[in-house]
Amino acid sequence: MSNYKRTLITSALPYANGPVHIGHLAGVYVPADIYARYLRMKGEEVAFIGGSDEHGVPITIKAKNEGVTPQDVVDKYHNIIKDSFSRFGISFDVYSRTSAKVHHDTASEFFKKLYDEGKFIEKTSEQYYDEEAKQFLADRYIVGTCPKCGNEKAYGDQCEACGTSLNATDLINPKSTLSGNIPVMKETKHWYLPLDQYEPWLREWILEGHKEWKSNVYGQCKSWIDGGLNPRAVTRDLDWGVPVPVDGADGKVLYVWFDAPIGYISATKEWTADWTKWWKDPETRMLHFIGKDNIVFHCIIFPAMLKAEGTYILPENVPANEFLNLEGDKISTSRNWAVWLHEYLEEFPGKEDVLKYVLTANAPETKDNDFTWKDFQARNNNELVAILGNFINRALVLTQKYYNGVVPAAGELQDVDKDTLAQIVSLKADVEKSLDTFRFREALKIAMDMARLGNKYLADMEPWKVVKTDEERVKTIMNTCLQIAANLTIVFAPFLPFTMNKLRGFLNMDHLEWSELGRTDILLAGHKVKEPELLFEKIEDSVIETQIQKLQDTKKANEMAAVTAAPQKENCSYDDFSKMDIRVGTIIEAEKVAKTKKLLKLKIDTGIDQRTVVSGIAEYYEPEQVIGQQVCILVNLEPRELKGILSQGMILMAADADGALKFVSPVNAVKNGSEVK
Ligand code: B3M
Ligand code: ZN
Repeated sequence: MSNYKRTLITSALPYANGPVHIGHLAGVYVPADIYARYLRMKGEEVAFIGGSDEHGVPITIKAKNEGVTPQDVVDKYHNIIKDSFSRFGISFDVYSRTSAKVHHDTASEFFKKLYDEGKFIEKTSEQYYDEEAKQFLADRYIVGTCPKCGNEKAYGDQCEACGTSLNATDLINPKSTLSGNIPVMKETKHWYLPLDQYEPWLREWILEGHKEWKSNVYGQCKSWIDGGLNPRAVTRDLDWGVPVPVDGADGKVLYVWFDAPIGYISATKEWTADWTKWWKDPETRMLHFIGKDNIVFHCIIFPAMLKAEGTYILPENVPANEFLNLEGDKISTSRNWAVWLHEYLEEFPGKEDVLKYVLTANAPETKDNDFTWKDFQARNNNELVAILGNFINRALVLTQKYYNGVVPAAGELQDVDKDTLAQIVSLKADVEKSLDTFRFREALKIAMDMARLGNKYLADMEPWKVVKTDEERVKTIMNTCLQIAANLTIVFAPFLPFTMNKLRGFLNMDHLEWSELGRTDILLAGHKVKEPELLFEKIEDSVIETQIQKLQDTKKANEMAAVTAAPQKENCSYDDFSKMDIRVGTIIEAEKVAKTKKLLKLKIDTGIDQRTVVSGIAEYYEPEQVIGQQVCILVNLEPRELKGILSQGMILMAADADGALKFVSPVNAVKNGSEVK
């Protein structure tokens, strides 16, 4: 569609069960924000919609684990997310949330209309039910043994040990996580959207009508459609969400993926009373910015819902991104493998645009990409500081020096000036083409090429030399530089909004319209510019090392946590246990056993006697360290000879995950000879 009046930009609603990280930013919010700012600068009518997705099972589980209500969980994270987006400068027109009343009402009415018009099918099926907790169990509430790998803690939807996706009924020995009981099968009724009926239409609308969609998006849609679409349940047995608004649906809510996209509509309603023009006027162009895991919901299911409802427009494009990895590993909330936005904002104050720049320069637009701290540093130091910042600074400092900050009038242009200015015009055309097709990475590179052009022009023209011989010529050179600087504030404004705001201040420019880009008379002769400050500062190695260390600590902590305990041994009788005579004793002498690495010869006061024990702890303790240490010792173990020394008993040690040994000893000192039982 080339003729449209306004653009509705939606960005995926992040789940309010954790803060947002760089993966979310790179995939969704940074590109959506760039595009919204670009359109606004062009004077177009834009609505940029965001909000928190506050329903779904993971939120109820988190609440349960933390002993709080789901509302507490979403309140906490909604506020963190909203606040960090705003500090980061994501320019939402509205940032709403799905626990809001307007959303419950909107989602409820939407469902009711489809229900009344017979657009759903009703089906009864058997699902796991916890008789003690008196509720049906979402897949995540069931654990059992994975039929593939034997992991005993597999969830009803997935085994995290081997990655297999499962149905709850696949699990061996299923247990409810609510009560620990074995769940029973019980009948339950749900409503389904018969996606199969929409298949011919979807095929036509997407596969024929939207061949221009990004190949990753088009490809996923094609494989879903070709694979055959089935009816999808749009309700769940759960007590957190939008209640199903029909009789006999107690204890049921709308499925989170049914209500969440309706959240875009509710947010628009919260923002403006005139919301229908955004959602029901065919001259509105709707775009969904999302990550690749959300493609099916935005390209197939939500459009089918809108089509079924009948009065809404459909998305014109869905520029979904692939994933961003972090230092070579998949970003993971549960493993804390992420750079969290709220932490970045604390640790790098004033550097919001640096992160935006790096995430855009590295955006996972066509394939998964990697964020590394070294690359972050290099792009800051070698591009933002060395190219853009350097050019602006030199141009403005020289203007102060030669002309007291007053823009000089250009004289007659030489070919080199004309060429340079002509290149600005052609870069404008290129950058627009990239922005219009959602290729933000490429667009940013072109913007940076404009700064490179300025840098090169300045270096080649050497005004600091010419000034000694030809004052008129220097005026032309400096005028050209200032026009380039003014163009840079425009072309970079969608990408680096805080910095360009600052630069506009230095240039004393009060207007900022995209249409001025490419003009070579933005700053008129006689206009006064201000003293510049540095736009960017170098990031030192130590700062980057701190961040890398932080990630390494996370990795270590994860490795420790991942080592699972050894399986339990076979039962033994109480009699067997009581045969063991374990006492508390104190080590009174210790020495290395010659020609061994592992053994210490200890003399232990057991309260019964003083005896010799040979113990394999020499790799973990020096002899002088252990003297005076209280230990538990099995005193009636049959004596045995080790390296020619008779060892009378064995001291008890705890073996760490990595095999390191630690003493087992009473927390408070007790008398030697005390029994351990
Ligand atoms: N909350 C999933 C996600 O954050 C989901 C998006 C909803 S968009 C309507 O990936
Ligand atoms: Zn498994």
